[in-house]
Amino acid sequence: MLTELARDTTTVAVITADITTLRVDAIVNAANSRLAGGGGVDGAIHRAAGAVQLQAACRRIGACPTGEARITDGFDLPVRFIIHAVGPVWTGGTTNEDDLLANAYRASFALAEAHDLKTIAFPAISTGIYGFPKDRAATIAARECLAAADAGKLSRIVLCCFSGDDTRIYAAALTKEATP
Ligand code: AR6
Repeated sequence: MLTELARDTTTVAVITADITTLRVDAIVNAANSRLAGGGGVDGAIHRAAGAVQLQAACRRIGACPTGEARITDGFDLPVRFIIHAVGPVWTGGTTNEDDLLANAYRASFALAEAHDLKTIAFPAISTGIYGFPKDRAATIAARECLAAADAGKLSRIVLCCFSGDDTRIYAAALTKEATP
């Protein structure tokens, strides 16, 4: 099972870690569309970045529709930026959840490119509180990361899982999607 894959100029890696500890150009937050902070990885990122200053930055931005992303400073985190991506709530697969999740990844990559970033780390967007089936979310994440890797603008893309089980699921999806 692949936990690291080298495409031309870009590496895609699946790791187990607390995303707030990573030293990359940007970490992605699994945010809600009000950018209001919350539980899960969103809560961890707000706490580690400095909740007051990050909340103020999010309030200045306002809302972010599902499938889109917005960028703020990293504040107290060891990253330049936080990209707040809004994944869909899983409602059984009948409300375009697959495309909305793919769009959340694509929007994040578009912001990374616009800010000339080289390294980015994603959590397993939508698979916690939002209830997206993990295998299915991992396949979408792997596909979008491989597409971004092939675009060649980034040097390293990290899928940062919070448990060994999730890491195995995302690594299996990366292996499968990378196999011709
Ligand atoms: N580092 C990496 N991954 C983490 C961390 C961490 N520190 N903490 C949790 N995870 P979730 P969602 C994993 O629920 O499903 C919030 O309230 C977690 O184990 O954080 O997109 C927002 O405000 C899971 O695998 O995000 C929204 O309202 C993954 O991150 C809502 O939750 C995503 O789980 C978003 O729900």
